[in-house]
Amino acid sequence: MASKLTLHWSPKSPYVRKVMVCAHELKLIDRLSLVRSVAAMLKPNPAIMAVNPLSKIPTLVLEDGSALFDSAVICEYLDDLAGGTLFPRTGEDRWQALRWHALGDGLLDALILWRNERERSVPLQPLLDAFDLKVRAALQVLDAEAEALMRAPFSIGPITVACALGYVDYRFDTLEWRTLAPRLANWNSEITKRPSFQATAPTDG
Ligand SMILES: N[C@@H](CCC(=O)N[C@@H](CS)C(=O)NCC(=O)O)C(=O)O
Repeated sequence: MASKLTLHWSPKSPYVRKVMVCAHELKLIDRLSLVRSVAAMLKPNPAIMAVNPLSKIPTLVLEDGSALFDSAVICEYLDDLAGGTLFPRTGEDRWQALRWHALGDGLLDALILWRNERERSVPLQPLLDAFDLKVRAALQVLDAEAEALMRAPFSIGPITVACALGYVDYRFDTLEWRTLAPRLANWNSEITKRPSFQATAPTDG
């Protein structure tokens, strides 16, 4: 029997969701042993830090006790393990996938910092304004690329963009992003019909 891989996991984390979507798509989900782990910026978690000094999730512990992070590395590891095609190897498809991967991750980074700032007792308004501007700009760029997303091979790029949009729905519903990016919304409603997305929608559980 193939060895288990231990994933420091939370149903709320969009970066963890990327890993889970990849694991479902690559038929590796049964190899993962999920450990519910709380990773909060203001409260480093010793159990995660034992294997990842950055105290972040996702963190994947391999059979030999070594750990892989962050989500980009874990997703590529799983793809390699399964001999998958989620990371196109060459040409235009590769660079487009990696660019969307970076844009989706960058959008998530901005959203998470924005949420942290808005929850402070006295948020810094210029910082809130800057996040608002960048997030809307990223959504507009992706909306203009919706047709290219529709045509592109299924890969880590579209996966990450859809996980970022799922996080907007989860934490920023007041943004009403579908009005701002209607073509992206159409694309998103198609890609999220996949069982891998249906099985990993964010929850507070
Ligand atoms: N670049 C990292 C980001 C991971 C990340 O920031 N995860 C959040 C949870 S959604 C976290 O662990 N935060 C705790 C912290 O920043 O201390 C990745 O792609 O895995």
